[in-house]
Amino acid sequence: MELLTPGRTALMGVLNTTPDSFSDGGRYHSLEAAVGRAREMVDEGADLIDVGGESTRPGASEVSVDEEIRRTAPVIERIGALGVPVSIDTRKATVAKAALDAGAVMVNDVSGGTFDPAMPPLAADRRVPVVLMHTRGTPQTMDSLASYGDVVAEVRSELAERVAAARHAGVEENRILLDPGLGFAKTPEQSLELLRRIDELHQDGFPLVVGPSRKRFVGHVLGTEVEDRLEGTLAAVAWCAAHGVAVVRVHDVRAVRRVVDMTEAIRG
Ligand code: HH2
Repeated sequence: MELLTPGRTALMGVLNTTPDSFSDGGRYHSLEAAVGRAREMVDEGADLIDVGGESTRPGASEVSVDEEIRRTAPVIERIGALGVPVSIDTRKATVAKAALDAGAVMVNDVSGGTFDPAMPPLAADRRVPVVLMHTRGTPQTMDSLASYGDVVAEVRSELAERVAAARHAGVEENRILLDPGLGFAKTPEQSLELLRRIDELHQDGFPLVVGPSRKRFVGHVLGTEVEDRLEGTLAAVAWCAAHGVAVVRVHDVRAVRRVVDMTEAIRG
């Protein structure tokens, strides 16, 4: 996949153009603020920018397609000039299509293609890489669906179903990335276990994306609120980089860049 360098961890900077995301909601809601933050993240060392217009935190309510496009497409069009690859973080094919038309080159679907059946055929048709993330239910129901026998085995087999559906829709195998979905239908302990056993998720050969940034499992371990989870996020990032994760999705790009570069220098 051209977006990735084998053996290196790419840094995906989060750009939420939402009023209500769990850690940065409202900060980049205006076009100018969003473009400014994208520029800043590129200067800080982001390899990719992930633009999202709908919060998927537990309990978040759904945004209309028109509103999600209004929040994302103009930003993507403007940040095209920065020369950094952009992904669209959406569960909806119509939103993804508008984003791809505006210049995005990758789709990041937190529903793994289950929310909108038109998503896998769109990714196939446009021949773009697609992140299939593991979750269960919707942001409204996912917290109640976090019951597993062996969380790693079940996430693996449910992701294998997502891969089969995407392949069936025509998505080429080398355009698929997988994400265990930390915090999505996972308790903090389950998110920690997925990280601890991340090597087992590599066995299927797909590049892994992991999004630990400022999440609840960090607060659970350190007893800190969302604005005070930087160090915990960095520890998770170092772990991911040391274990061959292909992409980390993060808010704090400057600090994460240094941690990834240092971890890779040690790893050699
Ligand atoms: N996490 C969030 C959103 N999108 N995409 C992938 N691939 N992996 C993740 O772990 C992931 C994701 C949630 O974080 P954030 O965007 O900061 O919050 P919100 O959903 O409230 O906008």
